[in-house]
Amino acid sequence: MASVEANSNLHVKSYFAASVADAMELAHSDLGADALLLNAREAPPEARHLGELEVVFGARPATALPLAAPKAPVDPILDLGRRMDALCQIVTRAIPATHRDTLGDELAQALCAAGVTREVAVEVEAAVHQRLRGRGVLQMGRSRRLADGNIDGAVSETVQELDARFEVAPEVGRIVALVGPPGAGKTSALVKLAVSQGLMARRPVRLLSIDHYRIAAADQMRTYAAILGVPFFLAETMLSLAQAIDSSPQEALILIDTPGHTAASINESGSDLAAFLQNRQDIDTHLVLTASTRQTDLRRIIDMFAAFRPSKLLFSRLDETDSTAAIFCEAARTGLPLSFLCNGQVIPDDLEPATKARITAGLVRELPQALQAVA
Ligand SMILES: Nc1nc2c(ncn2[C@@H]2O[C@H](COP(=O)(O)OP(=O)(O)O)[C@@H](O)[C@H]2O)c(=O)[nH]1
Ligand SMILES: [Mg+2]
Repeated sequence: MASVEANSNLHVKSYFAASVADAMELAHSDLGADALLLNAREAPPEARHLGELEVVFGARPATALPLAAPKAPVDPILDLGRRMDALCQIVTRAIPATHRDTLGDELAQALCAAGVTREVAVEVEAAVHQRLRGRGVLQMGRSRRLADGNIDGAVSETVQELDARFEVAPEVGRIVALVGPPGAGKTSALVKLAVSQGLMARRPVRLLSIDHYRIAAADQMRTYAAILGVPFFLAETMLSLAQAIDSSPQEALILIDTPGHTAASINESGSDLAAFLQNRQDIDTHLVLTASTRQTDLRRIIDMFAAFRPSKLLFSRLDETDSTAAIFCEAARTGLPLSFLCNGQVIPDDLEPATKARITAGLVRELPQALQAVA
């Protein structure tokens, strides 16, 4: 069904149809192949009986005068590409989600069910749609929107999109400080790093600590150092910490343990260390967090430790949760790369270099079933 408006240069004509593709077919046979899609929206209630969508096309009248100067020939492929882009944008903007001929909301819903925040899930879904359209997998106007054989392709595009949103850097600098809340797993991770990045790489190791408030903490580190057979120094001031760093051999891996801080303590007892780390660009500071913490709490803790200028995030307790969504969301939000992942209490075994696959695998586990629903 169509309605017509006209002006001297352009026929503007509305087509009412069930899908954009149906409207395009009508417009092309009626106005010619040059008909240009100008707008698309939900049909107004009084015209809904004509079709769910109102799609507006424009075309030059056949009698229109030729332009004074002949136009340069248009590359038909490029032209088609441009039109498709414009069309995608118009359709995405103008048509309510329930009417979009795309994957629907299933992809975003599956990511949300895996723990990804709604905001990020919707962004990822939109980006995956673009990728699939680029590959010609999603075709607008078809009732069968995602062919069975393309579900794997859709999952792999989703993985690529998720992977592109965060970084991993499974490495340590020459001088490493681990900071974080109490009980996050700092001391355990530090000892695991001493073994995997130091001793196993035949590199001398120095263990330093400024956790002098609690006798038990110093004793714990002293015991680990004795077991590993590496020198240990407990610094009581930032000055003595700086001296211990500067007097260590150049080739040594220096690992600094720090006291845990809470919102209540961070601005008082944490301020010296924060100032120290801000001034020492040569210290690679990893913020240690537990994987089982809720995403909103992780966000608050990460923001709280901003003054320590962490360059990486290190997560412990991956063995206690099967969700990596909070890790993904915070790594994506902050742009801080993930360094290492601890997955148990066993020292030194339960430490692995962070990989993108480890983080994204859990997020897309349910995706194939979810996408079956739109195939
Ligand atoms: N299940 C599990 N426990 C861990 C992990 N990392 C550390 N822990 C335990 O968490 C507790 C606190 O660890 P600790 O390294 O002392 O934390 P810190 O206070 O941040 O130094 C200890 O009982 C550790 O054995 C991990 O990856 N998984
Ligand atoms: Mg500790």
